[in-house]
Amino acid sequence: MGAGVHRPDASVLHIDLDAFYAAVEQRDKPSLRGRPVIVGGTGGRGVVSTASYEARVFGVRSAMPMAEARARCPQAAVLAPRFDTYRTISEIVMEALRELSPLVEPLSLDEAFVDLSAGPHDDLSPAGVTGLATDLREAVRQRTDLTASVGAATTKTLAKIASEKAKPDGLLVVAPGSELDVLHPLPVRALWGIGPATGTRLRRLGVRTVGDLAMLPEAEVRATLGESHGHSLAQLARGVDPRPVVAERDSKSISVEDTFEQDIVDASQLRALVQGLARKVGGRLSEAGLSGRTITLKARLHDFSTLSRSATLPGPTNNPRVISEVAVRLLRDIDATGGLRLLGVGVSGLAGWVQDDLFGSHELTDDPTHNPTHNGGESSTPDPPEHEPASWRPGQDVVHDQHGPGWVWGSGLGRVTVRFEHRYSSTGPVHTFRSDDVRLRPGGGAEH
Ligand code: TTP
Ligand code: MG
Repeated sequence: MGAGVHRPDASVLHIDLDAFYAAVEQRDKPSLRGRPVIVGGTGGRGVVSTASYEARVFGVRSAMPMAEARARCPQAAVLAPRFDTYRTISEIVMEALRELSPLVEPLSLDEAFVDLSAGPHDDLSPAGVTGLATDLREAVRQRTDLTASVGAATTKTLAKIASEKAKPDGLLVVAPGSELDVLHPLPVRALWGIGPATGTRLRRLGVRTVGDLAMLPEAEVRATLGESHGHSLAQLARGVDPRPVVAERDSKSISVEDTFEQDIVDASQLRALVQGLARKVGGRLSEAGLSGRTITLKARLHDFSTLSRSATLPGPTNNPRVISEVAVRLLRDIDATGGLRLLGVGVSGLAGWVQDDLFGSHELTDDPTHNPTHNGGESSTPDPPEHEPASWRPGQDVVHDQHGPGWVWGSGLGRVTVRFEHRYSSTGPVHTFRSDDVRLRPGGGAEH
């Protein structure tokens, strides 16, 4: 697509799974189907990742403190996320999208754009697109047992807005020519790039809807919001969004490195360098509107061998302080006694949204080089001991020698309670064990 040219067809498709993490938990835990489920940091200062629609009725929302969510919906099941399972499902969904078109732009685990005009499709009329999108939703349902909402339009902005309007489990194709009918009644914050601050400034100008914004002369919008931001928002409000769908952004990570003239041995100097690099990476992420979960420290030793160490946070961040803390911790794993000639800090696993400090502490997870340090009741464990005793997190998959596969329902006081059920079973029974029971092991998980 040439920039600035309105494509003729509603061939930009946006897909977003419904209540993703919570829907996966309900799928894999039959006793939770139809019930309020909250997924997120279960510790004292944890934050909600998402909630099932049954919990949203009580006002539970993403990014809300978990304590508030529990107060609003005390009957909800509160579970820690199972990122491996979510990632596996995400790959299945992205694969289904690639069968539709080679031009797929993932935005997060459960969300992507697809440019249908790059695929082998003759009929991109609204009816044709409706057929493709209906088949896609059906493929996702069959392969994952999850529901997805899909929007399609002539631009990215409209396609995303359409899938949001279609939620849950719906489809909305915005026919070419009817874009402004959909766009103009929406509140301005529906547009990308309108956060609370911009929203407040626009309200002072009497702008509430996208239509109000479209009526303002562009010069006035620029004067209020700055040249480039003002320009792009004025354009978006008029339905103009020339951004193309781009396959897998080539920068799936953002990193900064520094080579030194002389090898550096001094530990405090190395630490300060790492902190400086972390600040730069955080700044670049913020500028790009990105955040990431995996933080990598790269080091080149005096003998030119290059090492890297990485750690994965429970949720994405762009906070320089968090990046710096983790990178400094990773530095301790590197033997710098012979001196270092290069250091780098990178963040990968990029997502379009930020959730700082999901667990109310900077716990690390899922990293083979580190022991998982989730711990239900803990809140601040920046420096986990080398070998922690096994701790059971609510929602975690387990296998028991006699009872088979199940999930941790709760734990504490040396006990762990497990519900023995799984994706393909009916609701199963609950049994309680000593938390060090050797018959009980972590297991199951990703797509049985
Ligand atoms: P979303 O697609 O924004 O939310 P959702 O899929 O839970 O619900 P819906 O799309 O139906 O409104 O995000 C996808 C997943 O990303 C979500 O299930 C959990 C995670 N997430 C967070 O961890 N923190 C957040 O603040 C948000 C918004 C999402
Ligand atoms: Mg979603």
